[in-house]
Amino acid sequence: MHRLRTTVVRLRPITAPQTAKSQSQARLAAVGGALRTFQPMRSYTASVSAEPFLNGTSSNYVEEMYYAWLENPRSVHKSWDIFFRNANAGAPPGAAYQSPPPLGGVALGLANAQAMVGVQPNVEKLVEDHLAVQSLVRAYQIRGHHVAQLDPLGIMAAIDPGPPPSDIITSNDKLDLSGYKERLYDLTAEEFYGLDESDLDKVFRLPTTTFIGGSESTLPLREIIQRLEMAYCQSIGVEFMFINDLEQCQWIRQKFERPGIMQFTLEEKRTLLARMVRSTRFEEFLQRKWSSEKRFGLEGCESLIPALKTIIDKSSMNGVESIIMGMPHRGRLNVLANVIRKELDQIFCQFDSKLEAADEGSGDVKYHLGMWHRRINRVTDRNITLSLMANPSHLEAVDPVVQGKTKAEQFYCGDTEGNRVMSILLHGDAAFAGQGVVYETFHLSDLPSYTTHGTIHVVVNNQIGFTTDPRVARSSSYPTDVAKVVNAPIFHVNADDPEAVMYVCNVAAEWRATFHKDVVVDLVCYRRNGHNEMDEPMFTQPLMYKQIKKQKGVLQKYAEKLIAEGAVTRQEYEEEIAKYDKICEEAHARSKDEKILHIKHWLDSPWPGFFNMDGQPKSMTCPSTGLTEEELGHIGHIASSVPVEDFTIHGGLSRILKGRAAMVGQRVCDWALGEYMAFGSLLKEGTHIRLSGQDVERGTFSHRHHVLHDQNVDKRICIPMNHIAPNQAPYTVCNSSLSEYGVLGFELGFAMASPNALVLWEAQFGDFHNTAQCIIDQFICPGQAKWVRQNGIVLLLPHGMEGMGPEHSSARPERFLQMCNEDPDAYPKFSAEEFAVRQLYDCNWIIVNCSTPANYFHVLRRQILQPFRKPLIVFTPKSLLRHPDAKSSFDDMLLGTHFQRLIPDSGPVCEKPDGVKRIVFCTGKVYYELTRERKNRGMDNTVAIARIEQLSPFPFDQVKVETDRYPNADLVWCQEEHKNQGYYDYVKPRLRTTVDRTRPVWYAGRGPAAAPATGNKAAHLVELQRFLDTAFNLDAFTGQS
Ligand SMILES: Cc1ncc(C[n+]2csc(CCOP(=O)(O)OP(=O)(O)O)c2C)c(N)n1
Ligand SMILES: [Mg+2]
Repeated sequence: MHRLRTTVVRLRPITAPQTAKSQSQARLAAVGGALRTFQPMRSYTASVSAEPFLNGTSSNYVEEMYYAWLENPRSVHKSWDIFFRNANAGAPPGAAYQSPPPLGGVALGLANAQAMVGVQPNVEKLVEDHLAVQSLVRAYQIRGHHVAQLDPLGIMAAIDPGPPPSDIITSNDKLDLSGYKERLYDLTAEEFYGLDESDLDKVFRLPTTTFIGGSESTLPLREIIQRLEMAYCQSIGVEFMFINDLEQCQWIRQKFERPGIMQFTLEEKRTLLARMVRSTRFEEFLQRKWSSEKRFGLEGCESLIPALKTIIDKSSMNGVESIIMGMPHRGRLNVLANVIRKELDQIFCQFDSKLEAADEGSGDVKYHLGMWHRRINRVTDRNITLSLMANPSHLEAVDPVVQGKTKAEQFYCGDTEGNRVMSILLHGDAAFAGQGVVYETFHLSDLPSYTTHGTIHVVVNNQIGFTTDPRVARSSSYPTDVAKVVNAPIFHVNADDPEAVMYVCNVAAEWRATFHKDVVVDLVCYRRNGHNEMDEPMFTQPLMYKQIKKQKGVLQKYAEKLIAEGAVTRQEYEEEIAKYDKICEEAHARSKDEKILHIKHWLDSPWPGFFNMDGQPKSMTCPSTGLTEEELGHIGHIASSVPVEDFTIHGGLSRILKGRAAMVGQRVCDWALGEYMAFGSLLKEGTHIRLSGQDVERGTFSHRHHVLHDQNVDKRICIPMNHIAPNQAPYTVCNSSLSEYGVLGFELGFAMASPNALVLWEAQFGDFHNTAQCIIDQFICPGQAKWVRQNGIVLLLPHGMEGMGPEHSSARPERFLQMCNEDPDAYPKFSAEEFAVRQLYDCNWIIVNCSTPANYFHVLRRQILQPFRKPLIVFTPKSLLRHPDAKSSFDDMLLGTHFQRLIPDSGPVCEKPDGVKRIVFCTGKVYYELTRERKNRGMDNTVAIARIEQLSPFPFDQVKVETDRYPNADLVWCQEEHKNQGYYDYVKPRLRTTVDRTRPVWYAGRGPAAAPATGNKAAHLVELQRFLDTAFNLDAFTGQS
């Protein structure tokens, strides 16, 4: 209560009387005592609509005129003199103004008007009253929602408005203003805009910023108040006046203010009732059959179902063909049944825990599964595809994923304005206010490469989160305030008024179709049961639940209303109920025949044509990922040139491009060029590529330069990658908002839509992925196991200890490795030919740390050329981007070449392997430090160095070749990361398994630590030297066991 009361006081009218008082008092003091007949009042602004020339922009000028006239009537033009004198004399609205005299003559009007001069002056009252009415209208528009009857329970737990704002009269019987003010606020007449009872029957001209008049331009004050109340203080509370676009504000005013707008045909009412029947009886059916099962029922917000259906109908009418939805637990089964129209028997099967799953993977609980369904929309008779995305428990995490998938579908069907594909996001009140990813998702909504051209958000605002009251769950008045950051209008609506719900949903859909911007529908409702059906809510919300127990169900209330109106008969209503109950019973009977559960039937993103009829890969081989010499040369040429005319690039960039051209001439690639070769070739082969993340266009380390900027023309850019070949696929490279959670979620969603695109998200530095951990832990790592859905997203995570401090160093490989589903203690039983591909097929994700540009090139191409999709995590280099040795010859990228899971030592050790005393296994950049050190120590014959490029799945077979090759060597794992981090804990048991535990595995690397890296450069170098010493000291492990 307290919070809103203070809000109200704070918001108390920028009322004319108050502002005017202070301003004009100051002014009056200046002009002295010549003004005895005038009250201190900015009277000129009172009647903007009455005097059309008194609009906002002219008011300052008029103000000056007015004060000048007050001081000396002759100091202003005659016409102003007449105007002020007429107004002063009580001329009605519009009559005070007379045109200025034409040049060279005296206007007739002027002469007539002059006749009025001399009447008893009371202009200040008139103008003040008009100003008051205008302020009143505005107050309802701004704050009417605080007074609206939004809470079905009438206890306003969620809205907590305190007493009504002082500047709004809340109902007809309160029109006794003096009593009203006395009771509530002790306001003086001036504080209530100077209006009192005697003004109620006066007629006022309406400002142009309201539509309450319909075809009338003037109305009595009593009627104005009644109409404002009808528009803003019934079951709908509209929050929109913060929107900084006049056209949009006017559009909304029209939608809610026009008299008679909330009228529905008989057919609409009956459809609404039928939808309410389905929604209500579905939950009742589940409750009857499985009373002790968690289902997170919708009771208390049954109107969600007609709400969604209204949005879908209206959007279908507007041409939308595909809707992608994301939603939390509450009412999800109901949405699946009654919105998506999943077969009821399939839903009911999910309650049978004894049914065996037919698919691989661990599956998920029923209220997390997704769905995809194409059907005819009965209202529009048009095809519509509805998909509900599978999601984890983590509330709101699915939001950006839905957006990414929506964007992808729009992209693939060329829907550049979101006319055919759209998204709907559902939220709980507590989660919507509490989860930061909601904000991150809103901030994607208007960015060119991320917009989905408007999302309709629906909040199931049951005024509680589990056991927590709103007053301790958020600091904002409403759970929806976050939407204001993107100027999305917010329609609060009492969910116990289904017609009002239907109305706002129609407006929301129209808003999206008109402005292509986000909009929020806040369904203010209650939760009839506990958080789930097993929970006791009276422990924590006793009073609320006492009220809820008394609360009549919304279906019953609405049915009674329609029966009373004669829109349906009781018999028809009962028949409708019986009909739906029968449908449920029959489906339940059918569900008992089901013997097996198919998670596949709950797929939200089918990939038609990608798998064979059994849902398996079409082959189990991967072709060579190499290219022809010409292709390499051609792409290299594009990478080192500016393929458009008259385009001035930066001098530094010219040098970079020249350097690239020189490399192409020498048939070598650095990291950036290797990436170019992979992207360019895939684009040429028809694969869309999308690279997104913070500063990816240039590349954080200024190595990529995929977008060239004309140095002379603002915003003129060139993306050479889009000039590879005439029929190539488009390349999207986009700097993102500074978000990881939101943007990674978005790209994951984008990658879900099609297997035929390479979608990459690059972290600025690898460690920043931890703010997107939920997307990694809940979607990327276990997605296939939970939801039988593959995903080929690529994460590029810059990683490496380079003395840059605790952050910016480690992409935390240990975390990714720890989450691999591979058994470290079992050597895989695959044939030699299939070993690599079978391992890949079984893994939950692929983790690589490439040491050469060629290998990076191959792994990117393999991601598309392999016959299935797995997420790919790439630890990418920083200093290696420019390391003179970290280059690859074209020879390593030609046709017939492929990704090397392990790069064996090809140096002198190969000649006499028996003489090799140690084999050091490593991954990534440390290889270059090891080879330098080995050379310095003259140990090229005694120590072999093997690079494990693919960490997961672990290349057991190739590691075995190496351990067998050097039978007399001890085995060392060397890493630059700390011992409790990096790869050691992952690699050691696998190396042991490879050698059948016959040989020990020693460690050379940094000791255990809490922070990923030291902040001191000198300490960094000391540590480096120390572990290199260990790696090459052949006695380092002597005597240890
Ligand atoms: C990120 C996250 N934190 C905590 C939870 C545990 N949890 C599940 S439902 C819930 C309450 C959600 O309240 P609200 O968003 O209002 O939805 P309601 O259940 O009221 O429909 C909580 C805290 C969760 N699922 N996700
Ligand atoms: Mg809630």
